[in-house]
Amino acid sequence: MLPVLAVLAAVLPGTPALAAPTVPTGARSLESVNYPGRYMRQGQLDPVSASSDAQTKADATFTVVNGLASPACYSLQTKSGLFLRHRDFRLRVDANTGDPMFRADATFCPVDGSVAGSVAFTSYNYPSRRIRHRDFALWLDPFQDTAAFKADSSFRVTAPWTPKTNKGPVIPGLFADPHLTVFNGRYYLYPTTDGYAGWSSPYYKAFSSTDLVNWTDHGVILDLGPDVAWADNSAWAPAVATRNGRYHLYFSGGAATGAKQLGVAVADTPTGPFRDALGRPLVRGDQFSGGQAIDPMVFTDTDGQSYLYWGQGVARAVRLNADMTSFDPAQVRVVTPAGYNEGSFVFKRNGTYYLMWSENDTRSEDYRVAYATGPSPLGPWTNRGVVLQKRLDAGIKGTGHHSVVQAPGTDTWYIAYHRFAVPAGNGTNRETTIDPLAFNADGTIRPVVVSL
Ligand code: FUB
Repeated sequence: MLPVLAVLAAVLPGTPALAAPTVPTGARSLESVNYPGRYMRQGQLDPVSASSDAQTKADATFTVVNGLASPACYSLQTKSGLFLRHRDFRLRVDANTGDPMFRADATFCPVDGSVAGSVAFTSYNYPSRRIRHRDFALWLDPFQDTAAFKADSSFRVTAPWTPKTNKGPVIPGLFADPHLTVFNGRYYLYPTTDGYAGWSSPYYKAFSSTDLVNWTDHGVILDLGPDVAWADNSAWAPAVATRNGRYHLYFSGGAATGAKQLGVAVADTPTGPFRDALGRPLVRGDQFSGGQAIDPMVFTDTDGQSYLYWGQGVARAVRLNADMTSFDPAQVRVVTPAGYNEGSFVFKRNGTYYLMWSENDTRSEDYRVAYATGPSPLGPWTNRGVVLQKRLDAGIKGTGHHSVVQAPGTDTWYIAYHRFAVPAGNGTNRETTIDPLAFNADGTIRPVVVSL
């Protein structure tokens, strides 16, 4: 049994004593408090025991993930990649369409359950209703202030009947475009929040880890609507770089009209809170002809000079000024390699610079990563081909928009990237995973061994 309230008070430090309870994300099962031995099983409350068959156990296992409609709440994803949602006030499981109604129907907000250590789930879009069992089916019923209702709507969050066996996704739920980096010896992961039709998510979260396996969720670090005057959607593909003890979050933002634009926000810690540094875009959507102003990335060379790279369709690069929030527009170079679509990433190893990028469309199972090498952060670049691509025998598709990190003090390297969520994902339902990145003796990159 997991102590629901206590566990995540530690994960989300500073949670006030009377705040809504938090639920540990990851693989879990949910047991009725008044019918012990019965668990949420898709849209039912069914008996599950050690002697149940594997399918029953799998059906009674959910991954608790970031709420599809709000990071303050949760969604429950089945082993088959579907989400628990209400429709006609019955609970059932369906594939995420990414539209606002589905995401709201599939988001539930925790409140204290009827007994210590239990939790009840209110509906995100019908907050006066809670998930409860009735005739051993799960319903979304209006709250009643009775002992019977409270018991019928309370669940203990237990260890999962079917434990997670895959390494990935490294953070539960739908996150894409991961920027994996190291600050002060700790790994930080900054992804796009996924699961939204049209990639319209408005906010960024940050995660951190010491071992690339166990991750702390630091919550929302920038929410475009309230935090950025010129953008309120399409919080895509962030990148974070540090200089002089400050942290700079480079981000994409969209508004109701106009092209996507790039911004930069600043904070005193890697996990924010970040505030818009300029109050206007760093790169306007109409500033340069050709391509979209998305997918920013910053590389800082060993001499301390930082470079900004960005672009979909056209890859651009420029030296950043020492303030990290400005550059000379006249110095912007087009560095588009053959095959380039988006997601530039630059790093340096043994004096060689590596420019990497994603090819094809992120909605294609053939989304993949290629690279070039060069003698400087601005090239010239020699194309070296594809190093990361789908692995259909394992059901892995759409592998791309990556980042590369060096384990501190070693020559061990990792590549973080997204793929269609396994199973049942697609180009707007993507998940983040990490694999080793290895080099040949001549410095070329070995094809990434893509693993589940
Ligand atoms: O996540 C939204 C967009 O999809 C990114 O900006 C692209 O790189 C692609 O991954």
